[in-house]
Amino acid sequence: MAGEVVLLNSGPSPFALRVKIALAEKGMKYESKEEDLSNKSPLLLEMNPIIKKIPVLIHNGKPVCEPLIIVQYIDEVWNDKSPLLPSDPYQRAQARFWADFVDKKVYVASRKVWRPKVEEQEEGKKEYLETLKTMEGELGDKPYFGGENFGYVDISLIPFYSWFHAYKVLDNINFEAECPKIIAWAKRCMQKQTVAKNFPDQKKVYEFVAQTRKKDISA
Ligand code: GS8
Repeated sequence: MAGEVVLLNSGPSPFALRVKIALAEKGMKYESKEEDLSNKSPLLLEMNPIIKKIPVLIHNGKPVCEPLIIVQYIDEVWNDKSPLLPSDPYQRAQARFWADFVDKKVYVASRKVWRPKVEEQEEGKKEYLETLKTMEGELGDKPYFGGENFGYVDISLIPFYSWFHAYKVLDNINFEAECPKIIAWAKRCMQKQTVAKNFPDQKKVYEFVAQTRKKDISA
């Protein structure tokens, strides 16, 4: 029984995108509820009272929070189709390490590019590209991070690709030249329906990034 599945989502959130892709990989239907993060709904505050962030997956009325934990939950509950994590314990541990690296290093550096404080702008760009190059080293010549099949680490990283266009235009970052293997991998991921159909429009992400920066400057 699939039960009722609701996703609390907001705009072009890379974290909510992870959950959307994971649900699509499992062929799950769900209801998506858009949150205004400047005016969080009573439902969000009830379902995620500790962290108060999206995404939240509500399965049969019960919340699961934190994007990577949600993706693991989805993989465990709907385990009859498209495994996202490897079955071997050592390989699972490796996949979790790299997804954690995406959160702790890639995302943290990308935030410095997204909402830069003047003094850390250049440093932020450098750091972001370094983290992507580290991911490139881990990818090596494999088609996906886990090998032949799209999986957990791909899901953790691919949402950040939706912001590359904005950073290219606004910050002159030449991702193609700096990390060609990541670009080739991202294009491979984009050939998958489960990824492409959930990807936000690059122009909308660009507008979102430009607007957030404007607000930060005037704040
Ligand atoms: C990731 C989610 C996140 O940052 C978590 O706690 O779930 N590790 C995190 N969500 C953002 C939107 S996506 O940029 C969010 O909900 N922000 C609201 C806020 O900070 O108040």
